[in-house]
Amino acid sequence: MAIKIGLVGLTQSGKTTIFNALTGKSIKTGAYGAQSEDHIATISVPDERIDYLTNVYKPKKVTYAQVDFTDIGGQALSGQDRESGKESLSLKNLRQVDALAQVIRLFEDDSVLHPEGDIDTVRDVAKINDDLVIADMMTIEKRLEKLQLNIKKMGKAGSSLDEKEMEILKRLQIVLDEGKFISEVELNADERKLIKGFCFLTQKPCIYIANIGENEVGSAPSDQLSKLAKYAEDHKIPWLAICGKMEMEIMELPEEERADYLKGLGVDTPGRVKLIQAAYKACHYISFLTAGEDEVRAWTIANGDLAPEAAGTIHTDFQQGFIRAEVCNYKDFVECGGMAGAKQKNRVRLEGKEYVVQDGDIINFRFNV
Ligand SMILES: Nc1nc2c(ncn2[C@@H]2O[C@H](COP(=O)(O)OP(=O)(O)OP(=O)(O)O)[C@@H](O)[C@H]2O)c(=O)[nH]1
Ligand SMILES: [Mg+2]
Repeated sequence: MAIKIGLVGLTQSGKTTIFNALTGKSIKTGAYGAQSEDHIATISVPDERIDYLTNVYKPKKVTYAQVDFTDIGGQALSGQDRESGKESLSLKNLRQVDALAQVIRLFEDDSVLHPEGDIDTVRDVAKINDDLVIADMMTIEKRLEKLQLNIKKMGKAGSSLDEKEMEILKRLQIVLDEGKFISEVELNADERKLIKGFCFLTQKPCIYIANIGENEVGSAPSDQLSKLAKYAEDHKIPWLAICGKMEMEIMELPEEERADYLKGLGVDTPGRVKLIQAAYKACHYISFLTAGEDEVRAWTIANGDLAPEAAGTIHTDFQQGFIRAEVCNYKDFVECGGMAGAKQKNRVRLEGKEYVVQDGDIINFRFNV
């Protein structure tokens, strides 16, 4: 399972620049509001635990966790096609992502037009939030029209499921009308299931990416950045600051030079690593690892998943025939100098069906087919 992250933001906020910085692509940037196609690319999640295990096992194959990034044009969300009522391909792509990363412009550059005229981070977040709300409202309106027709057609025998759905959608509509997000509505498991297929944008976890100027890298946060940080913290939204343009240029350097270059600028963690960490946090995902001479690999699962569910991400047979999980956390593995040492020190545990998998667990599943 690859985590999918969608970049959203006002036009010219630097989404495509950041997309390039994240994926190493060199897609053209800067054509004001003219981006008509979406960009989607998958990258391997840098993971030092995988590097370490690769060194130990010298496996035939190494597989990092995968992240998918989607970059749509700023105009696609602010919706010229709201009138037509037809959902654009960009919105459809955006509905498929697990988390939305909002790119907020902080860099000052007179040659790059700001659609709102000046830098104002919290205003820009509010604008994007409104657009997300409107996109979901349109989905609901369309669906309600259809449901009403259905129920009318079927008369008294109208399906109770349709009525149930209508009742939920109306509740959500009221919330959206107040400018609030669907994620703020408390829903039970049945209700969640009923609305899952709509992939509402305002139900997805958010991350803020402050796109700061080159001159702000390594210096104290500007007033606008502090304002955004406070807003994010008040709303419990993970945020990070990166300079998209600089990180895009660094991605153009040979890989072995990048880390030194960043260090020279006072940046210890590249933006893509920070973003991926924030996305795992926002989506409540963790990774567990498998390691052997054939393959060293990272797997993404939901925080709270039990051992059989984790096994199921490898193969359904592993889940169905699950017997036990042999677990050694990565930290113990390193501390004991490897699996043999960990076994000696009793740091390898046999866990059953109820075990909640932890981030960094190295697991060997035992199963019956
Ligand atoms: N100085 C500076 N310029 C930047 C930075 N990030 C982006 N830009 C510039 O801003 C302009 C717009 O960048 P894009 O990445 O195309 O913006 P976008 O959000 O994808 O725009 P749309 O696709 O039209 O919505 C380009 O000229 C970039 O070079 C930055 O961190 N610093
Ligand atoms: Mg773009």
